[in-house]
Amino acid sequence: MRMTFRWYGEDDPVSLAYIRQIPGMDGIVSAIYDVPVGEIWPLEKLQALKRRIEGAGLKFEVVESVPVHEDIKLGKPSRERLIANYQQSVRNCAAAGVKVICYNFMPVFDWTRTEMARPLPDGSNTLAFDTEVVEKIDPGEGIALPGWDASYRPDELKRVLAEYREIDEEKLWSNLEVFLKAVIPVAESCGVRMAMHPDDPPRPIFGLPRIIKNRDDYLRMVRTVDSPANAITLCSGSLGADPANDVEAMVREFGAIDRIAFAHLRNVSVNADGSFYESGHLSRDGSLDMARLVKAYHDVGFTGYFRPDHGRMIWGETGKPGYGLYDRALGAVYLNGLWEAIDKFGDARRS
Ligand SMILES: [Mn+2]
Repeated sequence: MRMTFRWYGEDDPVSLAYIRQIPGMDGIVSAIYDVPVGEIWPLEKLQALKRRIEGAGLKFEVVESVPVHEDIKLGKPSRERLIANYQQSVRNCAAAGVKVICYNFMPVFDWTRTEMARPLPDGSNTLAFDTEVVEKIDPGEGIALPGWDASYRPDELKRVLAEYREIDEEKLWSNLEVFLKAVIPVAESCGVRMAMHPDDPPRPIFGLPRIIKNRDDYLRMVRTVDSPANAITLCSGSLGADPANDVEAMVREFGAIDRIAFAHLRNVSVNADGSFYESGHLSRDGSLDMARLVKAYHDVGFTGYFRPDHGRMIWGETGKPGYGLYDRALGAVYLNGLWEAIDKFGDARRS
């Protein structure tokens, strides 16, 4: 496994110099943040980012994310130009040495939480999602969720939500199919693996369809275009937010056919109604058995990229919720510890 860490560029309060000091840290996961969604990522910008990261002693081989324009998900006529742009962004990423591109196909809303700083009993705080709160929201009235105010003006949100009234799950699947059939061959030919991140949380919200929620969805996705470039970002915390998902079984199934290009490893504490909070990393802190997950990656011979996904805010740190330095660094060290122990002693049977 190759350990990576997400970095939001020069505006990120966490510096590359600090990330470099995390034991076992190998690479940076980043993106071009100042190009509008749908436009081509210029090669010069990617090369400058690569130089900056390599200058700090780290590698830049994973992008998260190249966003997919809503018109592609909606299947509008403009998708032709937008998909051609996406293909060129993939080529440019490849030319800059990128090996994996994480992306998602969630309509309108990327990851959704109802609280950005829920206090935990130990004095830390974390991201949380309350199902009851979300179910009470009428998106037609505007959505007042933390982290969302800046993304859409209320009238824009109304317009895009109205466009999605015509899009059910099958329509969204067919629009994904068009995207995959156009983009995967380009990625394959330039040596890049496209890695689909699951929907977060993995269920429809605000009446919008969601199609990458579980094992069956991923199986359908990988079968749509049979190529090693049509791969998965297996995010344990996102998939684990549905108690019905057996994340370990998914690691084993998709790892065995080498379709996991990127692993997000984090724990989550989930209730029966699908409410959850992002817990401390240890297995005993949340609903996922992290040791079993890492063992599954080890068993399938995973050699790809992984990162400690999110962390709580601890030790008084402030910054981008989920993306502080301290707790993510603890996550990285914990994962490295599990990996080393399994690597050395994993064959030993214990009852
Ligand atoms: Mn993730």
